[in-house]
Amino acid sequence: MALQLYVDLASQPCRSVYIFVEKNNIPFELKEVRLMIGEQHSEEFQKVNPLRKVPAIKDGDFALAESVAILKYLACKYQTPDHWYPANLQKRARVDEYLAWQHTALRLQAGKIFLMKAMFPLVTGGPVPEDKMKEAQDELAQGLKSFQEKFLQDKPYIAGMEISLADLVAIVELMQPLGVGYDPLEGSATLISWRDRVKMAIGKDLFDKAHEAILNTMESLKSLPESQPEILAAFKASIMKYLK
Ligand SMILES: N[C@@H](CCC(=O)N[C@@H](CS)C(=O)NCC(=O)O)C(=O)O
Repeated sequence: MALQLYVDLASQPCRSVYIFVEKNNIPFELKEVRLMIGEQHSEEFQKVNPLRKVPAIKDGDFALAESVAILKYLACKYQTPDHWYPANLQKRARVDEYLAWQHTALRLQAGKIFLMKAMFPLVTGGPVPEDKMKEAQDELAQGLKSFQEKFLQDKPYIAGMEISLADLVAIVELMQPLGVGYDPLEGSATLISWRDRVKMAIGKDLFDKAHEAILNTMESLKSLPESQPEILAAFKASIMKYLK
């Protein structure tokens, strides 16, 4: 049985897994879990991931959650080209270092802007308070400064001369706010060049295909039904966390 990939491409960690399997020609069956209508809470999906989060995979009887764990599992199982997750201990540690850092840095910071811009008006009917938005943008700018100074430095890619899982995860994270009209890299020639380089290494067609859903976020939110009060309430709860 082919690898089963449980994803919603509007989700950043899902897109990194999706791009990785497509790019490496790993055969898979896509099982869509539509977050917008709460399919992560279905009984069927909870058997795959009791945490009720995407992405998740099933490889035969083996079920696995958490995008970083999935990416490393697939790189090792399918022996993808070494640059993705290098065998060299220190190069691998560089990739792991970024993958450990990003959860509480770029992912969180970029996700916060996305959620506020996309969801706040939807759940409250009003614009995001300016001070909260400014605070979120400053946090992301600080994260990007660390990203450039500590991780990317003056190398073409995070682990050196070639693309790795770290670049894949990072670029997908930084695409999230673009879906709501905010480009966090604006004004940074170095980071924009890095983004172009990573995009080329992935392949423009695959990159664009994976980001179609997110770049149409505002459009698809218009169809979020008011008749689904539980979903709206869940969104509201996640927004309110950021506004405290
Ligand atoms: N640390 C996890 C994060 C997974 C995650 O938060 N997924 C979100 C979508 S981006 C989700 O499934 N949310 C559904 C929910 O919270 O109900 C990973 O990297 O896979």
